[in-house]
Amino acid sequence: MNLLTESLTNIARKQNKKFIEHFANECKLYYDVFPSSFLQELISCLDSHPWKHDIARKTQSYGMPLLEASSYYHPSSRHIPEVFQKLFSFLLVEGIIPRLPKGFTVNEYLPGQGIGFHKDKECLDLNCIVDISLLGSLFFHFRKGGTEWDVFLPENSILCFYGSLKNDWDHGIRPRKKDIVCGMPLDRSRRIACILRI
Ligand SMILES: O=C(O)CCC(=O)C(=O)O
Ligand SMILES: [Fe+2]
Repeated sequence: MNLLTESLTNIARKQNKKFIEHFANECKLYYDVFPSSFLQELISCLDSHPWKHDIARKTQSYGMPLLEASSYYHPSSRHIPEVFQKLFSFLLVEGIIPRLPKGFTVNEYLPGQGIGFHKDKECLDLNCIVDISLLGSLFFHFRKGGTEWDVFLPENSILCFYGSLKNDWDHGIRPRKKDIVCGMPLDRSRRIACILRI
């Protein structure tokens, strides 16, 4: 396999096959979801809004907080931009989400940045976490006890996880500058992910 000639989506399909089979009832992974013009529209919209810098990675959040007293979710704006309303309608029509989210958060990771292992505590009563990778490809990990699964999320993909994968497994992203994908080094680049909790 050659990372230069094989598409990251094909590589991800091979890399993630066992994970998807193992957690068939607790996750869904969609590849090559949006046309590139729409991805650019989404990213330009986010880059035209202010990013929060209070933690290592930059963040934005929109819409309603999940919990009014949430320490995690202070919306940058209560207003959800038009292009994201369009995104959610698309996800709804495609059957990727069952209902419109009330809000969402956005993470930006530069090479070398990640997020520690955690569970999204404020969403334990909610059905599903929807992780939309707009830009940048990297490994996302699930860990429980001594067991770990490494999922390769290429740009323009969506990982939905629910059930015990959401409630009992920790998830996180290692702060690396490159990942080894199918035995080959792949440099990280800027990643932007939108996280819906619904
Ligand atoms: O950025 C991601 O892909 C995941 C982020 C995450 O787990 C979170 O914000 O709770
Ligand atoms: Fe999370």
